[in-house]
Amino acid sequence: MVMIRTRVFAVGILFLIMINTSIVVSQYDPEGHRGTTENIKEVFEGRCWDYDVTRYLPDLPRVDTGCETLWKLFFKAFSYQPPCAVALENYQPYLEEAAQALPKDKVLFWSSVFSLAHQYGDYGQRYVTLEDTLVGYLANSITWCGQSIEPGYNVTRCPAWDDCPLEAAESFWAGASKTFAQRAKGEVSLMLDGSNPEKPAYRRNSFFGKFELPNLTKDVTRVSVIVSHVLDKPKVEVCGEGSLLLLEADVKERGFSYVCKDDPLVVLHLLCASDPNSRECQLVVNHARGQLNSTKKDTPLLNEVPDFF
Ligand code: NFD
Repeated sequence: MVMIRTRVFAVGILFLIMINTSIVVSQYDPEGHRGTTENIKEVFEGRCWDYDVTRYLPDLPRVDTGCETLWKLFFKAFSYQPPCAVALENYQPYLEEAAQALPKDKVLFWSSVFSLAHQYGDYGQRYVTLEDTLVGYLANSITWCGQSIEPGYNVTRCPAWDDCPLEAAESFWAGASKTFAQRAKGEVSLMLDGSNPEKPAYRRNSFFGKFELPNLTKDVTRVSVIVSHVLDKPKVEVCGEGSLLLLEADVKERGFSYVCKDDPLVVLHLLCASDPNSRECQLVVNHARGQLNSTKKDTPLLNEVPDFF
């Protein structure tokens, strides 16, 4: 009896492993084309509830709508449709329903520096990115695409953005970038990568170049650019050179003032926090150890009266 039970149990476990493996295999595509994120509805709605209760308080306003309504609008935009023919306009009802007013002087755009830009923005406290807003937060880092048959979305394989001009997720980010830019006010910031020899820091065909810069309104006064550089690597482009000159011209042509800084101190400190042993950060380390030669008099000790009094 015990043997039979053990066998049934073992077969059951094997069966479960097989089901599990088949689910994993069905989500995996050897070319790296992932299918729609597993449990996308639950992930989306869970993020939505969490955002409403715990995120970006008090930096961004709450949205007066339901998470189920947002999911339905988002899902309707691409489901039961071919993955390569989703117009930007399909997402418009979702983009309007999830829209938030953006704080003046705090919008941050970025190209090729996702991680650094979000550290710099300090998740909405210093600056607000598209991914900090509800619109972007719910969709960030998930994959989705539709199909005409049930369940209306493809769990095995979604096309790459380059495979077709109106890919479901690409159209979403295009529409989201456009509406994000339209809502920006005051001084806006843009963080770019000046260290990539293969990609200019500013590209007219990037999302920033195609959907954000052209959709800034007259409520925007200035575009403040930060060019960041990978520590200890050659600086391929700096402010006032190469594609930054093209950017300056494009910004000024639209009537905004323009300012550009290479690795301002806040950004340098963030880079050094991630890579303190880099040569460029040793200056800070030496300073902290009091090993820097300084022509200035030593800082007076606490409670010591400096001799200039
Ligand atoms: P980027 P950007 N295939 O770093 N945004 O200026 C796939 F699969 O070059 C946010 O173009 O800078 N993914 C997001 C791609 C997406 C491909 C788009 C591609 N061929 C736009 N090309 C977002 N949160 O995901 C690009 N990507 C993806 C707005 C890839 O994930 C933001 O407000 C890459 O990290 C920001 O100001 C991301 O798109 C500006 O547009 C951005 O490409 C960044 O677009």
